Amino acid sequence: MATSGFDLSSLVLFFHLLFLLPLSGAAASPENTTRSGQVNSNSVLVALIDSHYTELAELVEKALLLQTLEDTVTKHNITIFAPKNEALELHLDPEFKRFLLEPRNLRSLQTLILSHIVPYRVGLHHWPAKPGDSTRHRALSRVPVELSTDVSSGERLVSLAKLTGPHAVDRPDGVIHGIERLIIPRSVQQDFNNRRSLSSISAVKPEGAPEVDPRTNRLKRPAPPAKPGSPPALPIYYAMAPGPDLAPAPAPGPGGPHHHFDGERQVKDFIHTLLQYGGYNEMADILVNLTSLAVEMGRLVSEGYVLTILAPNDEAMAKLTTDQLSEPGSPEQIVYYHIIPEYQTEESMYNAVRRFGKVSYDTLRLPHKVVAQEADGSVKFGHRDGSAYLFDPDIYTDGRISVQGIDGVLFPPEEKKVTPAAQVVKQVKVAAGKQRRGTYSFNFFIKRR
Ligand SMILES: *[C@@H]1O[C@H](CO)[C@@H](O)[C@H](O)[C@H]1NC(C)=O
Ligand SMILES: *[C@@H]1O[C@H](CO)[C@@H](O)[C@H](O)[C@H]1NC(C)=O
Ligand SMILES: CC(=O)N[C@H]1CO[C@H](CO)[C@@H](O)[C@@H]1O
Repeated sequence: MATSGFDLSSLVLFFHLLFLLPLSGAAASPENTTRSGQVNSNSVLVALIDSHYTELAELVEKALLLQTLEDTVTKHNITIFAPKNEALELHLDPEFKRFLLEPRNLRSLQTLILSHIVPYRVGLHHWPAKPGDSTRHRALSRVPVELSTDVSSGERLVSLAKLTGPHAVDRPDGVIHGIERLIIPRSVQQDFNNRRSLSSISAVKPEGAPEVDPRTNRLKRPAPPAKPGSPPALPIYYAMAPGPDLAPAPAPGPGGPHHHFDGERQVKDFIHTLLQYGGYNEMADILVNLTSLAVEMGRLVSEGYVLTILAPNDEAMAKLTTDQLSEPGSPEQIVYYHIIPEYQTEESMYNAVRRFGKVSYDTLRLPHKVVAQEADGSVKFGHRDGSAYLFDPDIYTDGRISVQGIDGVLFPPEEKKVTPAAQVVKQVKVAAGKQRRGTYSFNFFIKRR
């Protein structure tokens, strides 16, 4: 049963790959001669994706700008002023970052990104020799980028950000210069401030803005009425039940008219599908019987959140030690690391890793992210020695909940080094992973580069 399931899914995947690429080419309008995927592997864009400026690369993807940039490099050289990862990971106001990632603020995100890209090659000779002087270059966002030299330190500046990695990447169609921090155009700063003051105005309206009870981490009052289908007011982390290590199981969340979806029914539906599918009974059992996570997920979906569940199959779950499952709260923690607060399908994840090499997704287990990359024509999650392949794609997808079957249990990388129990699992998985890889006969088929 297990083997025939495997053959079938790899066959499906094979046909998917075989037909997906040419079909999507044919589906595009004939005038579209510059197609995605035709970008030269020698391109500065490919280099950006493979560089250590991964946070910027991810933002470019989230801003839906890859196609635009691919078109741009067919016409001109470009210069990318790339903020180093720490600038985006650690030194950015989380509220501002959240603002940028909200779909309705896509324009602001695009303006921000395009303010880091100049449509020609900027070399070190473009910086004025004399400290205090500056030259301006129009970025793709039309916002000027100012090159100057700091009077006191003599360091080269890019609109007040220090140039830290001159010519970090040099390619025939462009160059990447590393900079110390993000360049935030005034218009984007204004959009952010406006949005903030709008929400503070709505806070004094009689119906009240959502307020978080610090004790339970839940909304004190139901969120104000919103259009059905609109995303919830708060990040999913506020809506989650407090962890089992914080408090006993919470009282049921506020029900009633603000619920947009019958999340409970959808969760029941996906668990039923998982059981019917076969090979995922352990995961279903954890969700339903061992923990109250199914109820919790139903509540989140009712409140308008979307979830992608990376469900380890029974073989993978069997490798967990009893210790790992019997620690209070540990099944919850394990499962939370397998839930992504986004709606992703096999196709959306595969496309992302194919273009970006590596993509990291937030999980409900804060602050840990799960990294995905392309491997063997599939999506591989996790790190070198604790990884899992997307094994059964799209077991359940209803627009709010997506369930993807994987062949390993994932752990945040730090944790593996600490818990000896997890190390056992790691070793078992390495062995299983090797065996598994050998069975893929079409590795050659879509090798990157
Ligand atoms: C980019 O610059 C290189 C070298 O300066 C030049 O040979 C090439 O034609 C330029 N590419 C485009 C698309 O303008
Ligand atoms: C939960 O436990 C009951 C009783 O042992 C069992 O019949 C049921 O199948 C379990 N549910 C799932 C989803 O595994
Ligand atoms: C680069 C290019 O020509 N893009 C076009 C591709 O097709 C869509 C829809 O037909 C157009 O909107 C794009 O401008």
